Amino acid sequence: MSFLQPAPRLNNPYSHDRVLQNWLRTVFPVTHRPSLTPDLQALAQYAMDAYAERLITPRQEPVLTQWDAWGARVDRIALTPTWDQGAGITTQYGLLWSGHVKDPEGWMRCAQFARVYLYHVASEFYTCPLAMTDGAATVLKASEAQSLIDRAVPHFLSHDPEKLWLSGQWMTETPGGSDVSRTETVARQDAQGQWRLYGRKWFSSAIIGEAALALARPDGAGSGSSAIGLFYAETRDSKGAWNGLQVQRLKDKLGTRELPTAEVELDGIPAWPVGEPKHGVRRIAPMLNITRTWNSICAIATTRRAITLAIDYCHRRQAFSEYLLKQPLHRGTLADLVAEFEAGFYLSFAVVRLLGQVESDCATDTETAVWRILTPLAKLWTGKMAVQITSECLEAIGGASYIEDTGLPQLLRDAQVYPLWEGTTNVLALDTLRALGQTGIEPLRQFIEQRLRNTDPTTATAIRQPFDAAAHFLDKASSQRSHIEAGARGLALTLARTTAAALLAENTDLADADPRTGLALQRFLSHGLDRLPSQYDDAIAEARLLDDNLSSD
Ligand code: MFK
Repeated sequence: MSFLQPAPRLNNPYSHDRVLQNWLRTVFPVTHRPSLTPDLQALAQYAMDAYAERLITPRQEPVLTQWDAWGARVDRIALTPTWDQGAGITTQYGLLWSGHVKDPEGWMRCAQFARVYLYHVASEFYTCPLAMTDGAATVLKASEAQSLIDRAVPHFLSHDPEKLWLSGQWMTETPGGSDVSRTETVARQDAQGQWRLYGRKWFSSAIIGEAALALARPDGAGSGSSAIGLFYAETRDSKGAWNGLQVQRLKDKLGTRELPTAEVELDGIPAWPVGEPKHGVRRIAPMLNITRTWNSICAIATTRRAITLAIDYCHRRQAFSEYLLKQPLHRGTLADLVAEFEAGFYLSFAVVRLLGQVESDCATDTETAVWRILTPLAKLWTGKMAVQITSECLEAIGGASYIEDTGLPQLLRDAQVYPLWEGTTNVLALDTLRALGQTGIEPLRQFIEQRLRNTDPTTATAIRQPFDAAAHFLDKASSQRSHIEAGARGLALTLARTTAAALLAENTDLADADPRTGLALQRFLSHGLDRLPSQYDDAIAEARLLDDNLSSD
């Protein structure tokens, strides 16, 4: 044996990520950098150490032990070593609290999510409970439930790992993940007036949390989603034992296997309504918008990881007497992926920027409307992107990427969760329609036009035309609900791509921008922005295509 191929190396994900560096230099204020840079450097080092460790250590998964040796029900969950480090990393580097620091200009969310971006892949999806905890803190802070705010929020945003509490988000049940109006969990008041929850939550991500926000239907309330209430619950009693719930099993999942997702039977867990116990979906919606933002940032973090390994590999792998980097087709394939990623990065961080502005009360009405529209758009587009680009990167690395102990198959399996949870692509396309129905498309047009102020006319036209086509589609189809729903995915992707292109154009126009952003923009534009359907809502043809019954023709 003469030839041994070295594994792809992970370059420093902070100093070697030119997209992150460019964004930090051109967008993030210089005055805020001293408090952020050391954390980013430390989290990048943590990521590199985790990558090196992963190559030499077999994967571990959480283990549920339901009964102790003497027959007592214990539902004990042993976590992976990385998960055991999670609370320390979270509090030391401010993965939660930094997003809630008061900042009159609203930069705290950017500072938080830059940290999340670097931590995510190494965290083994410890970011999932962090996302939900961030969402729970946001929901409670916006509520009038002062006693719950005083009790839980300081724990959610703690600087001390011993005091940190994590929150679950208990929505999904066997009758519905997307359609939570079918919630079967019941909330009843006992003789002392204490609310208690009874039912089964079917996908309880990160069951290790000390608290949860849960949807439940007050006993006797009617059907439908407006009758559902939002409840705050704590999972353990004062002695640390499970309090009115049982963990029935951990899910055997395609990916995110280090994350202990459980089926939970609620059997009288004490709970407190967040506001009046109705309109629970409306009340939990701020949590969804936060977790969807985490989803976008984590999706682009996975995408970046796959790309950076594929790029490293192309510098060191030879085929047909040349390095892959010198092979025009291979090089062009990777450059296409980089351009898509860069656009996804700018859209996701634009959502983060707007979130910070909205929360700091320094957003205009237009910016508030745009934030609401772009949140589902960024989630749906980057979720899909993570799967597609990670898959391409594995292909670019070749057969070794199909082998478990390279760590690469895990990246692809994990990526498949991004389009699935927190609203599928179609649910988020419909949520985009919900948002556009509230404000119309004009705020987004204004936002895009502001980005294009200094853009050359040819590029600006290439961005305006597909946006105008999307606005025209919205206008034309809106008279018939089935038409607009049938075209919602294409509409959403077109709006996501045009907004991302405008953001790249704005950055390209800055005097101190990295010139490679301009190259990425031109390549991104060459992929086309328009994803509007040429055919939609052809109910008869679609039904026939879906009909495999041989006798029906
Ligand atoms: C590492 C990455 C981190 C990610 C962590 C993920 C871990 C989490 C694991 C999970 O829990 S996954 C489960 C997540 N589940 C979902 O995301 C549910 C997906 N389904 C939807 O989003 C549906 O569209 C929805 C449940 C909202 C439909 O419910 P309804 O009741 O039929 O909707 P309706 O009647 O249109 O809206 C009810 C109210 O909520 C309305 O307000 P009003 O009552 O004032 O009219 C809506 O405007 C409001 N609303 C809905 N979505 C909203 C929203 N408001 C603001 N933002 C939104 N996104």
